Amino acid sequence: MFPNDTTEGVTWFMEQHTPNVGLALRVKEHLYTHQSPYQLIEIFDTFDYGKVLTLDKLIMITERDEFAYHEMLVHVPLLIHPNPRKILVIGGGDGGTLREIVKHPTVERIVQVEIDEDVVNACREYFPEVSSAYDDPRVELVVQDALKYVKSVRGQFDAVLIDSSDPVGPAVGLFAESFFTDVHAALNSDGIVSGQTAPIFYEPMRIRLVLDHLRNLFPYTGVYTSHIPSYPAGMWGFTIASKTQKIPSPPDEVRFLTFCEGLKYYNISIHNGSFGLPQYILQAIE
Ligand code: SPD
Repeated sequence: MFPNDTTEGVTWFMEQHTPNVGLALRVKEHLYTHQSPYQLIEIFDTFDYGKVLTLDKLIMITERDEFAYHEMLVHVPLLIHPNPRKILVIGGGDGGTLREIVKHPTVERIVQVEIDEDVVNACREYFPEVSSAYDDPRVELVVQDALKYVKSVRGQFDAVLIDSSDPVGPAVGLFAESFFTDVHAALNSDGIVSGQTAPIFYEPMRIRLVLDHLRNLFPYTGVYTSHIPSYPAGMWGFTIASKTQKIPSPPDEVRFLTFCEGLKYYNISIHNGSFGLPQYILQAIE
């Protein structure tokens, strides 16, 4: 019944987490395969996690648990910022981050910079509920390398949300200190940045590395987590930094109440509790 099973007609997608550990999802149907100029894009329909998007064989989203990733990437920083109006999204081609941002009543303009238009097109076709916000009039999609884009903007954004893929292939530069220097410059004087960073169990030192980049640039920084069962070890680490707001800060509860119906992961207790970290991570980042 597992990936080494030879039963005819039984297919598994397996993501390797370490040389000796992986996650296997039993596949109903392999829906889509395309080698873009940047990466191998695949979409599977699976028995327990619904449709799954993978890039270069790594899981980006599953229909079953993508909410736990996107709600936490977006609502934690935007409810700490006092008045987020202009937002820059780095990556995020599936559109899940946009879907959460457009719920915020203060937001006037969202620029999304995605290097791979083929990911956007595939997700608009196969994940219509995740990618629904591409039609929102506040959204502008820029198909470009985000490393170049962030060099070209100065003091324009209230929040930058980094929804990259893993640090292999086109996303490698999005974990470098020079990129965060440009992100800092792209933010206005009370700007905030949050980004998906690493599985805290397997890669505490990657969390440390990105946090150190942020500590060199921002007065307030932190790490928070979300439980995402299809990601390695099920617990994902996000890094966050602000020019003016203490991290952690409690969320704006009035704004939260304007869109909280329909959320599946984020709430006030989760916001505050997500900054509580296990000892092994505290020791890695101190
Ligand atoms: N290995 C999981 C890391 C994926 C982070 N990005 C996911 C993109 C979802 N919008």
